[in-house]
Amino acid sequence: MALLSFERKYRVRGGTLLYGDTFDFWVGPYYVGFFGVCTVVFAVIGTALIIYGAAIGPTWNPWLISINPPPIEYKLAFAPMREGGLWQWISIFALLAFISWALRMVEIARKLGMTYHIPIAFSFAILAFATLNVFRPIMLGAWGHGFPYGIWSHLNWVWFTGYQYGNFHYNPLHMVAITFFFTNAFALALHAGMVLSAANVQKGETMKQPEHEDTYFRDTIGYSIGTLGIHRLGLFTALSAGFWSAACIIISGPPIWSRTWMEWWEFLR
Ligand code: UQ2
Repeated sequence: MALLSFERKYRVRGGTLLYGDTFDFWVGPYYVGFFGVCTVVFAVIGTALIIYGAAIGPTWNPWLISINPPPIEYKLAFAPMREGGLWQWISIFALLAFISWALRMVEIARKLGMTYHIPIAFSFAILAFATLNVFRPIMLGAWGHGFPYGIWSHLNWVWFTGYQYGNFHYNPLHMVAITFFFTNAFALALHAGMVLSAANVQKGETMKQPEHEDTYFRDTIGYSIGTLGIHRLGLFTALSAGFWSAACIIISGPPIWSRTWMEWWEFLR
């Protein structure tokens, strides 16, 4: 089937989670659906609040604009708009937009008769965000523990939070997360190199098949994980990186660990 005509075959009705056919439509190449409408509405409101926050000042320098969470003194209460209330509403609309996007992914997967691996994968990213700005602030008793929305300011937050625990690289679950990030990068490099070397052949030559790919790795390291296997490994390492990142920041602070992460290793003495 020609590349541009096969899309029609898969552009099917149904698979919606809510309201039947009412929102079952596309805009150009994009499926919208009920959750597409929700995503647009929440994202527009959230973005407008960010622009409003930037307009309050003190700067229009894009590197320095920052929407800050409330001071710790507000605990878990709603704060006035100019003292972190904007941050709270922007966080709420961001989460609603992310969740709507995930549900739109679910509808598209259902339309195509696919499993839910893609929205599940995306939900790990949502979980990581919610861990930093919802779950951990609740555990610590103040929204002020969330990170600010700004290019410079969020880096500053990471710096500050890291040094609160001495040296964050000594956090054992941070080590696990980093190991997964590196393994994921390594596996993707192996896979991308493999796909390019097999598929990107000289003019007139035919593409190499998975048998060649298996043989390459059997000849070099005596083992091939297989064409399905490499994607399972990629999903596993990517989701694990996100999961352990969330875990390593959740254990940083009461009720789990409030001292430096160097001290955690004292049991080795
Ligand atoms: C593979 C395979 C692929 C691949 C890659 C491998 C034919 C096209 C990259 C090799 C991967 C291995 C041996 C796993 C390495 C393990 C870790 C933890 C990085 O066998 O099958 O399909 O792309």
